[in-house]
Amino acid sequence: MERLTVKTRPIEGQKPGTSGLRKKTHTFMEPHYLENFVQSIWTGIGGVEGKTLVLGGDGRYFNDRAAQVILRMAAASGAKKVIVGQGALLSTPAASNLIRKRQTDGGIIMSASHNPGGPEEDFGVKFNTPNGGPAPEEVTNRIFEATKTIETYEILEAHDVDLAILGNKTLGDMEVEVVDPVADYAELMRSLFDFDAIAKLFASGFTMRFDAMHAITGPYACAILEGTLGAPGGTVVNSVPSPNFGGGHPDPNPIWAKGLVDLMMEPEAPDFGAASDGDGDRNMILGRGIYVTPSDSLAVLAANAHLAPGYKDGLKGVARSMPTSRAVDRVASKMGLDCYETPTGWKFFGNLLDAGRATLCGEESAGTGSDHVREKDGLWAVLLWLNILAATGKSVQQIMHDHWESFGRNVYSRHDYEGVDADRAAALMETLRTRLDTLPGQSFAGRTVEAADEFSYEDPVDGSRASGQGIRVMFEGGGRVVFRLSGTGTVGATLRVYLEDEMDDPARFGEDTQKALSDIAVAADEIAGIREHTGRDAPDVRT
Ligand code: VG1
Ligand code: CO
Repeated sequence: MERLTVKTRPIEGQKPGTSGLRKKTHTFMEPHYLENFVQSIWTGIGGVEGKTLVLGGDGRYFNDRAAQVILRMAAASGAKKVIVGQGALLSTPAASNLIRKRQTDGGIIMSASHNPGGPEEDFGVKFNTPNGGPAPEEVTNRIFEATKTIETYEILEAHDVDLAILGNKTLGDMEVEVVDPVADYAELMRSLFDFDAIAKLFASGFTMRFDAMHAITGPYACAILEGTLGAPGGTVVNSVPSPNFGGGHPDPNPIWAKGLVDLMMEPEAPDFGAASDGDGDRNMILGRGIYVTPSDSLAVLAANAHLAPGYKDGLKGVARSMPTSRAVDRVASKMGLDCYETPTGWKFFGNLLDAGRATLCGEESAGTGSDHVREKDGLWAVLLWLNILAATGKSVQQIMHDHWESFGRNVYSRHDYEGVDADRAAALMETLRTRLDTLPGQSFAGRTVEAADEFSYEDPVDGSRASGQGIRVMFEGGGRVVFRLSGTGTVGATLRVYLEDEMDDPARFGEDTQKALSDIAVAADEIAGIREHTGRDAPDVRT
C-alpha cells in the first residue's frame, strides 16, 4: 500500500456554511474537490496523527465513495482509528453520540441534511469536534483558511475497506471498526425515556405514522418504534434509505411531507404523526387534525420534559435560535429557567450544553435536542413526545390547547423564497440594513415598529462573537418579523422570513396560522420590498 502525496491547488468556495460544506454532488465529485476539503479539515484541527475519528453519513448518492476516500486520507495522515457505521451510514445524532461515547477526537458526517440527494442534487461534509457537536466558527474558519492555501494532500493507494460487514479491519496502519449504526443510539434512547409506558401506549391501540422520507431514520425508527416499543409493522413508512431519497426532498415540512400532513388531517387519522429529515436530526410533529409548529413543540417539550426519566430532575435552562418563536421564553419565565437566544445553527448551542447552562435547545426549522448529544435529534424529539403522551394520556390537540391556555400562544410561520438570484437577495438585505434606524415609530399594515436591529451574539461561555445573524423588526404588542439568508443552500439564495405574533385571547387559539399572521406578512413585504426585490408573489414554502 502506497502513501501518495498528490499535488493540488486551492479550490474556491469551500467555506462551511450553517452546517458544514454543502455543494452539488457533481462538484464534490470533481477531481480533488473532496480531497482538498478533507485535507483542510485535518489542517484545521491540527492534524489527525494518532487520532480516533467517527465516520458516517445519511446514505445519499456518493456517500459510499466519499467514505472510502476519507478513510484512505485518514490512514495516509496517520490516524489511529476510524469508527464507521455499517454501510458508511450514521444519522447525525447517532454520530454525535458515538463521538462522545467512544471519547474520540471528533468525526466526519457526510450529509446535506434536508437537501435532496443524487448526482444532480446535493452532498455535504461536516466536521464535529470531540464534544460531538458541529465545529464552532473558530474551527470552520481555520478549515476554510486551509482550503485557500492547500498545495498537496495525502492519500493511501488501497482497495476499498469492506464496510458491509461489522468488525475490526485495517487500512494500512490504521484500524477501522465497523459498528452497527443503530445499537448505541437505541441504548441511549432507552436510558432517557420510559419505554415501558410507551410500549403500553402502543399496546392499548394508540396509532402512529412515522415517515422516514426514504432517509437515514428508517432503520432507527423501525428498530426502536416497531422492534422495541411494539408499534405495529407499517407504523414506519418510507423506511429504506435510498441514495436519492425516493426522488423527494427529505425535509419534514408541510410541503415535502404533504402526504403525512394530509393523512393527519383526516377524521380517521392516526393518533400521532411524525417525520424526520435526510440525516435524522430534524423532526415534524402532528396529532390528529393538528400540525405542531416546531417552535411550539420546543415549548411543549420544555414544559413537560420532566415527565421523562432522563429529565425528571428538571432542566438547567433552555436555548433557542433567534428566529425561533418566543413560545419557549414564556415557558422559561414561568418555570424560572434561564433562556438563551443564539444565532441560527446548532453549533451555537454547544458551549451552553457543555457548560451545563442549557438542557434543551431548539430551532424553528424543526430541530430540537438536549444535552444527551451535541446535535439536534429527530427521533429523540418524537420519543419525548411519545413519553409525554403516554404519561399524560392526552391527545396532541389537548396538549397544545392546554399549553396555550397555561402559557399563551405565539403564532408563528416561516416563509421561504427559494432559488432567488443571489445579488438581488443581497440587495434586499443591504437595503433593509440601511433603513433599520428609520423604522422605529413607523407603521406598516397597521403595525408600529418598536425596534429594529441586526442580531449579533456574544457567547456567554467563551466570549466569542458572531455578527450579521439576521435582521429583526419588533412591533408594538409583541409581533416580530425576522429576515435572513439561508446558509445551507447550493443554488442562488434562499430568503427566510420569520413571522411571529403573540396571541393571548383563548378565543383565538383555534385560528388559522397564516390568517392570523396575514398583516405581519404584509408589513414584512412593505418593510423589505420582498416582491420588488425577488420578483416573487408568494413564498415557495410556508412552515
Ligand atoms: C437551516 C436552518 C437552521 C439549521 C440548519 C441545519 O439553516 O434554518 O435552523 O440549523 O439548516 O439544519 P439555514 O442557514 O439554511 O437557514 V440541517 O437539518 O440542514 O443540518
Ligand atoms: Co438535518
